[in-house]
Amino acid sequence: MATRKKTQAQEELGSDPRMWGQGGVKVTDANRGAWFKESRFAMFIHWGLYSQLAGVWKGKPRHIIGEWIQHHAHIPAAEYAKTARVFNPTEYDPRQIVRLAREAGMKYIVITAKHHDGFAMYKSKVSPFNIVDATPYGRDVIAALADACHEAKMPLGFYYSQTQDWHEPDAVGNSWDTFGGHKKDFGRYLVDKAIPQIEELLTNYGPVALIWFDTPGPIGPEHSRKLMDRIRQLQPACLVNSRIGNGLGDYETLGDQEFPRFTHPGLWETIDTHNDTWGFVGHDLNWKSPRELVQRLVRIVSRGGNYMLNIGPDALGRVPEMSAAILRQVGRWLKVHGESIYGVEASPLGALPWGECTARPAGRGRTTLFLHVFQWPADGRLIVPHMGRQAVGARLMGGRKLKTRRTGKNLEILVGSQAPAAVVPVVALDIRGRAPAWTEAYAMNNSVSTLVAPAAAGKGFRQTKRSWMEKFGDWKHLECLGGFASPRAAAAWDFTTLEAGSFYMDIEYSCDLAADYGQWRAQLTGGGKYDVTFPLITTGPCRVGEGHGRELGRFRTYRIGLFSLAPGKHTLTISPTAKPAGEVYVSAVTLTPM
Ligand code: JFZ
Repeated sequence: MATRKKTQAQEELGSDPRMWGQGGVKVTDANRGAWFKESRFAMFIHWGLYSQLAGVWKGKPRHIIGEWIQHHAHIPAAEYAKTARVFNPTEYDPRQIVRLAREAGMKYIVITAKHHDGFAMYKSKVSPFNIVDATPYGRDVIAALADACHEAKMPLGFYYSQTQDWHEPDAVGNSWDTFGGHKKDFGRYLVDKAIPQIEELLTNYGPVALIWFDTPGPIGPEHSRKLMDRIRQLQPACLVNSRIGNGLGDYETLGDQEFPRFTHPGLWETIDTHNDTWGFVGHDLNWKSPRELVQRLVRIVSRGGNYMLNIGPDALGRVPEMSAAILRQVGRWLKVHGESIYGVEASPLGALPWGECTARPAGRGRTTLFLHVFQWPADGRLIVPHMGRQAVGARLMGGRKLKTRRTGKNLEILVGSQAPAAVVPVVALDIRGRAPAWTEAYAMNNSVSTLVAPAAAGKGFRQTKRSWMEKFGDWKHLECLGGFASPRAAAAWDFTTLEAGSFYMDIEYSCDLAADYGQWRAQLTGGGKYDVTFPLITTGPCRVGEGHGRELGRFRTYRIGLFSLAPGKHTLTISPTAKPAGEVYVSAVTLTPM
């Protein structure tokens, strides 16, 4: 039960939208962020005392994000501080880390200067709880990295946990130490530690590209403002992310590992782990492959954001070999396809079933569309709706020119049935003028199409987002439809099939035990009429961030059936046959050609 209570603690963090510090960010000066926007891809580094614990406490492996081990195990601050006595990262090589970032195609680095545990990875005069004064290593790893970055002209930013500090009685987050009945005064923590340490970081390490704040939580507007003003005074060009809190910041940091379905406005980033943890955990070997990482990078950039991918050096300062090797493969992809990532614009197109698009002006009134193909068409035809009249020419990036043909208003690029070796092949399509965004969805005979929740119209439900932890700290976020309140509730998607075909239809949903085996209805009108009912079976218990403790099923898919559709427009409507007895969320419906 204790674990559940501790896990709930982070869920409670997640249930407080202030913790994500999102929204409300107004980019006052677009020029400030020009380098940020051009960069698109960055390295995040989580490294600290927790790295030597490696996810294990008193011999017990814990399935958590490694930098939260003190919180998860409720390690008293005084006991946790003793781990500094053996922290001695003798194999730390900052130049090798900067070289890895360069080889991976990453354009800036952000490293944890002080995480929630309160331990400074630099020589701090504000607190002796730092790597120089409290460890046998005794050297300033931030200074060494700053030198290596400045030498390599690699912008460097610092992560700083300005609200949570489990070492300090006046800070937020340590609910297990009584600190002798100390009366908390967050303002005092800010004035005595957080602001002076930010001043040290902005004074002693040369130009700082950005300060990356985190879990703002209950920090007051006056506190966020005080931090922002001090940063502007010391280094006016230094960017600040939205997790400074209270709607401040130069750009928005979305939820951890959050992948928005549609283009997101303004300057923003999504951060991601390479395995499932930020800080090193020896038993977490779940490394995403080069293909997964490139697809995640492309998905974020195609919606207008930056992708900051994390590495977690170990107790000795080494980057896990598997992680480094995979990052280098991503870098090799970027050497050939970087033109489709760095400095590009978000996709101007509507949803593409087979992949994602980025774009850049090509001069003479033309635009180059970079078509990232996640599903290579078995029949060799890459279909781009609405582009029939505007296409000028197409080529495989790093390869041959491609033939194209018009099919009505649409374009077929003849790419051949054999997928190229690239983990994500990219077709560069030059078009006259600017591409029109379309809103309708397409179901094609040579790729799986997804009708996503935000694209649904109708009544009797609400658009929402579920955030939950697959395991402690491993956040998932999914836009979905919820609140189906009666049989009159109906979610409808319009979509178009370009050719006749038979499609398997699967619904992706989450359903609690109370709604188990509820009867739902799928109706298809247009070029194929169907009206079928199907049961939604409970998807089992899991914890949901915003529900803090309410059990709710994970998301899974249920096959509704196989439908033969003529070419043309269709409308799919999903509705309950009775008021659901519990909570049901629908995130998507996929159409897979037979
Ligand atoms: C935060 C940190 O807690 C985590 O350790 C890591 O540094 C990550 C990059 O940032 O993760 C969060 C942020 C917000 C919430 C939970 C974890 N939240 O609002 O529940």
